[in-house]
Amino acid sequence: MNSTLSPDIILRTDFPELELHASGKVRDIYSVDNEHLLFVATDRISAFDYVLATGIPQKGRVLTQLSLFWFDFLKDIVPNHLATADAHRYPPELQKYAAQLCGRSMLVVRADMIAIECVVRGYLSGSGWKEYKSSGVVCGIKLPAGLKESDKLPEPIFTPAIKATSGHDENISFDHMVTLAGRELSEQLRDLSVRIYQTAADYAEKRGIIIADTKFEFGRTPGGLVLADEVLTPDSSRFWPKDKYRPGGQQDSFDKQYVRDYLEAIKWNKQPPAPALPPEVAAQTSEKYIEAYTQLTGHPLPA
Ligand code: Q0Z
Repeated sequence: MNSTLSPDIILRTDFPELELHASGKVRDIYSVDNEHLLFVATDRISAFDYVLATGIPQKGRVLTQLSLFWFDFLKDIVPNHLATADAHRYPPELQKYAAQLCGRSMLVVRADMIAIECVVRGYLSGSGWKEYKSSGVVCGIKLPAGLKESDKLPEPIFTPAIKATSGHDENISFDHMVTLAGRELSEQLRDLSVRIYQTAADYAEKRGIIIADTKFEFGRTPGGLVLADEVLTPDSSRFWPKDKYRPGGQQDSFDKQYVRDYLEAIKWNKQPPAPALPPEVAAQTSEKYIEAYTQLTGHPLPA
């Protein structure tokens, strides 16, 4: 191995004259023109709510390529915001950044985003499990008694959420969504979200990955309603390795388990600043992201 040739890990992109449109823990969106945005997945990783000091090699490429796979897989069910992910077809003013952008970015159509997170859960985990444990209800949906943590639900449920001022998402009932977005749109988003989840989760399960739950974001464009943001990645979903699935407790994360185990082992107090990861933990985690891509798509990550 040539250790002087370390992979390019991009934590922060550098596009001096582009205006930042929105910035998340691990992704950044830039303004391109009146119709388009540039969606960039960095190699940043978050755990226990904080972005760590260390990037994960290839993570931005894997998440971008996985979203592209799903956009194509789902194209007969739902239109999406992708304009092109071929950096050579980006507008001329972006060409000088091709090296930073290749493989980890998408030119997307500017949409009027619908400010509701469309979450679908096929399994009982996270905030869904917490709500169920204390009330038997998740986002206003009464579930059967006696379910265990991580159990498969009788059928997938739509559990919308809104961004709270805390930065955390707040689960809301479908009725509350109707007061915010109207009945027709709410029913359309609910039915579409469940169909998308069902289609993707059925496929993933045959390939050995349980998609326990996932979050979609939709927007309105001149061409109609589109699926936006990233889709069905390990950052927007819970991926569980099917061969290790044991309901009755928390499941190992497909991608972040080495990171969580390390952070627990060093007894980080989960307050900033978030620590760095040892190179071997970052490398093992990188391999898990690549494995998720390969296992789901059936082919290696494009070079
Ligand atoms: C998505 C978000 C992220 C921070 C804005 N096609 C679109 N048109 C207009 N706006 C958006 C999109 Cl995808 C849009 N977000 C969520 C994504 C970083 C926030 F990468 N914000």
